[in-house]
Amino acid sequence: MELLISSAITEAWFHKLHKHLDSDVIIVGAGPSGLLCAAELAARNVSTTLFESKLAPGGGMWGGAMLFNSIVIQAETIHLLDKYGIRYQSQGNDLFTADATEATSALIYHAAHNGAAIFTGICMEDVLVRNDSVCGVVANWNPVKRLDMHVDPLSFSSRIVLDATGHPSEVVKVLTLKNDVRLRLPDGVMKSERSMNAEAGEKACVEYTGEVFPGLYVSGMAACGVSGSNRMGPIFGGMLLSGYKAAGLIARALGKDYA
Ligand code: 48F
Repeated sequence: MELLISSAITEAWFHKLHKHLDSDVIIVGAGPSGLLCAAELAARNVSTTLFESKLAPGGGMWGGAMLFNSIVIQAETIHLLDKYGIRYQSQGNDLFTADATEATSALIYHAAHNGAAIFTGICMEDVLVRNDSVCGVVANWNPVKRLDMHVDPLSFSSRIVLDATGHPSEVVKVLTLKNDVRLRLPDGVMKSERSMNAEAGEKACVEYTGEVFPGLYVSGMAACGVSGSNRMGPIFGGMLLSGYKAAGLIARALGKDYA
């Protein structure tokens, strides 16, 4: 019996890995913006691979604020909560709250159920660049990185890569550190995130969601960070709208219908 279990697990996992060595889209980071984007793209039959360095997808959405696990969403995002079956309560002033656990688990479930391949414990450490375009990522086990083990990574190719790594903007960071590139951002360079301003940050994270270098898109807090915009704290409407916008832009770039 034990060997049958081992055989079933390794067969299923290596099948998933092999199928996703090459995808339409690689999303790095399974926070709210990356998960929403993955759910939307996978629903449109875009082959989508999601790498998350931690064991559990969800990023900063589980913890609400200071571990008070409720999140705040604005009225204009309610249609996405309805779409993904997340319940909410009005708190007045066009603000709503949702249970962080329900919201996070719903996004994870729909991303996986719609067909995105989610790989956890795997960390993006470099990008593939060919003909002045990002065309994949280089990844390794997060424990290998954390233990500083001298082990080479594997490479994964895609038409498009999305940096959804949140505050550190890791994909854009490694691209600009290792390559002499100019980004499609004011001044052509990556900026640093600015201090908390919920209103400005929410607007900026949607506005700057898009392609920053051929083949490389940013969403969520990474879009705020690289554009030098403000952080916004525990309000999540912008993250969901950003993931939704990223999915629309990416699907169109791939020539897929997007309602
Ligand atoms: O930070 P995160 O939740 O990204 P997001 O979608 O949402 C931001 C909010 O949670 C919050 C906020 C909103 O009010 O400010 O911070 O922009 O999730 C990012 C995910 O990326 C993973 C990380 O573990 C987290 O789950 N990640 C970061 N670097 C890597 C990575 C990497 N190099 N490889 C793989 N995953």
